[in-house]
Amino acid sequence: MRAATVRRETKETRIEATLDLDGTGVHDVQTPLPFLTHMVEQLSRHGLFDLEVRAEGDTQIDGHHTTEDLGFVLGQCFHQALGDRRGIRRYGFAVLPMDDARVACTLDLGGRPFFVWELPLPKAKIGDFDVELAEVFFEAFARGALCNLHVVKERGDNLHHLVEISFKALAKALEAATRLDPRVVGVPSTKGTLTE
Ligand SMILES: [Mn+2]
Repeated sequence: MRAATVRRETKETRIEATLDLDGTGVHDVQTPLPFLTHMVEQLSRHGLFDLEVRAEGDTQIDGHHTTEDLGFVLGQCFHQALGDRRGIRRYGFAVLPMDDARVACTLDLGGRPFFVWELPLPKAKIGDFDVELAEVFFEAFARGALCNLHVVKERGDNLHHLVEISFKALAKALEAATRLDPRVVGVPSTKGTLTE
């Protein structure tokens, strides 16, 4: 079964997440940041991953630690659930629109963390959520998942749309890259490994 549970506890946050790569998008996400919850639900719904999240953190300071640590833990869930990454398509991408906004997410589950964020966002808030935390989440996710992740804005102005479509594009890129392909024999690398 391609699933994983990751628990992480520090003086700043306490997070537990369970991921099933071969789910149907069933989720139960609880975080202290409603917009973050809304975004993580998108990952499940549009990636068709089953996901349970319990996150607590020092949001009396701000949402930074909770957002970063949840991104990292979810990335670790993917890393663990993929095991040695045998038989997966490895690459995934999605270019998705949401009204005015259009964002491209390209992804390599090749085991080498790298992060490119070409989605400039102003210092502003969506509800109580600091918009700049979107980048923090994606960076931490790439680190946890040991993946190469590029997020590039193509157009758009509405901040809610830009951030939300970024999460949906990540979901779709992950959905593509994590699929098992019967024609992929072994680990999809001429090097023979994706985890060393
Ligand atoms: Mn929304």
